[in-house]
Amino acid sequence: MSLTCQTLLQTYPAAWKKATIHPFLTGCHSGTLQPTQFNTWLVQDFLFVKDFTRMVGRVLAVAPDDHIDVLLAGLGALKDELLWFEAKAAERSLNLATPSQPTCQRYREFMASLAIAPYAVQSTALWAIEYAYNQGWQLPGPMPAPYTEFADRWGNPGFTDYVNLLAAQADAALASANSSVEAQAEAAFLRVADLEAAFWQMAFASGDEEMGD
Ligand code: HMH
Repeated sequence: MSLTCQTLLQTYPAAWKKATIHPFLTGCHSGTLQPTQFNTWLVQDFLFVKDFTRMVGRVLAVAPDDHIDVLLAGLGALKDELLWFEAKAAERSLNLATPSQPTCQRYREFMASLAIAPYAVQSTALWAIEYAYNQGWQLPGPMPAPYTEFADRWGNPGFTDYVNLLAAQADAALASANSSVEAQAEAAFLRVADLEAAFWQMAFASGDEEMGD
């Protein structure tokens, strides 16, 4: 029986929980998150999404014909998303020309490293990255202002459909993968889970220096 996205979630529930449930997100839900923490996330996630867009472009480049349509739709949504990040940053007077923090940089380097991975590995990582936000932003329950639109961006039904299509495409690629490629896909899934948890923690911890002493 071949590896599937569902099997990965069932095999590593603890790692996936850490990726999708974090005090950052529950703090958005309860209104206790500090603006510094949210603004750090916003700026760093813009840097992330710019490189993520490049990653999706590389996945498209090696995708089979019948997977192109879904990936093109994803790239279309990312075009809108990058403009939206710029608008949100401008509303908050944030400087998007900020350097990557080390955790964001590690995630960006991981995405770049996938360029030489087999398509089954790249498509599994792509699904995991999108599913992490699809779940993460929805699990706490309805988000109050100003976080509602952020939760909706990754929690809306259209995005959920897109994530399900990405899972189906990754499963299709994994169906013909040998055990070495399966092992690489599994490692990529776990790496995404770790990096997601670290990314939330990076933003959550960012208020600490101002609150210290
Ligand atoms: C860190 N993971 C991170 N940022 C995002 N915008 C996404 C995933 C989108 O799925």
